[in-house]
Amino acid sequence: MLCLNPVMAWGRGEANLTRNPGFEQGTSSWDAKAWRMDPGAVEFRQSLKYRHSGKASFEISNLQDNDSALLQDIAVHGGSLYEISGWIKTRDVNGTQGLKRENIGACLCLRDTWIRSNDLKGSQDWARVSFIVKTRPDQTTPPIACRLGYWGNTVKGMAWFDDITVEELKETPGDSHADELDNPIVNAGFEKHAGNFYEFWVPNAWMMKPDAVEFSFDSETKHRGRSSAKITHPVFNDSGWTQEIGVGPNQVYKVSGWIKTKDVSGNKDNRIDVGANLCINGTWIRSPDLKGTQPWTHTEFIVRTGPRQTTLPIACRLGYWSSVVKGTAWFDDVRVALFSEPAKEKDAPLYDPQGPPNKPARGRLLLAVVLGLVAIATMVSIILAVKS
Ligand SMILES: [Ca+2]
Repeated sequence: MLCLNPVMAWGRGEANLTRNPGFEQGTSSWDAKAWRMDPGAVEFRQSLKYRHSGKASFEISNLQDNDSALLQDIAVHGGSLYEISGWIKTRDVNGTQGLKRENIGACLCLRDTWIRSNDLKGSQDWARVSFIVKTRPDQTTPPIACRLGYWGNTVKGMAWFDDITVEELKETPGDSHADELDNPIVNAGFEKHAGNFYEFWVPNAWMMKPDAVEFSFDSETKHRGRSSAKITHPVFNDSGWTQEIGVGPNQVYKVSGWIKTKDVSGNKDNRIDVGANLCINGTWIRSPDLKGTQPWTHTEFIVRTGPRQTTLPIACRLGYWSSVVKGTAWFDDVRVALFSEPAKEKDAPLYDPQGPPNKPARGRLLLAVVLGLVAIATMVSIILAVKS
């Protein structure tokens, strides 16, 4: 399958690692795959009518809602940066029932991941799309795909692909962003929007109403790439962007990211004092926090998973339970990685949703209930004393 001389693939700089990048030799070096492969569902063919350059491009027609792709394994080396780019033209790309949540038409991507370029929908003339990826340390062949539709996001219509380029980069250029293949967080740099929200990040708040919290994209203030996730609290509130990721049981993970704040301050009645932070949603496990006005600051924490655990809800959070705050926070470049410093691993707090409740949470809840009952009893006795 891999006919490329590995020495060529390791050369840095100008070399395009894609074989048959302009489809001049039809599907040579490419594999055609589709969710529904039957002839009435998809057609793959070389197109001599439309091309971005050369004599040909490649045409995919989804005759019914489908997720189809042309795939090629690229020889790379691990822990390195690659830019994948190409040209796409579309005609009538849409889902029968409208595009689904992820809202993806025709794009370039890495198979089996959500790492992809921007997409083209409807009918659009040739447009260049690209994305940058950092390979895992042990990775040798990421499979790239020219794709029409996606998982849970089948589409109809036609797309043409041409001049597919995979090039190794020495560094991430300018304000571009590299998706890291060993980071289980999707859209970790908040670069991809879906409608009014970020793809894969779910916003939630204690008071989820427009005059109490604003979730927005910020293309002016960002740590890297084109945008960051911004949360503004006009009033005291507790909110966050959350993403649930897949994890293994009995592992220690490091969760890290970058936070910037402006005028973050807590209510004087708060029982604890927490500003902007990264946390495991639904627990007291969190990073050190930022208050007041701070520049982009790296923050991190470690967490141990339980014996039956498969998911971890990571949140970029402004405020906390018992710590409602005002102000603005920006979050960017969130990362989760296996943590391997045996001397410190024993310090990792356990997050086990199937196990007993997190102790501090229960302790504080009990304390709150007891204090509440004492306060009510005191008020009742005062009222009775005044009346008598
Ligand atoms: Ca970013």
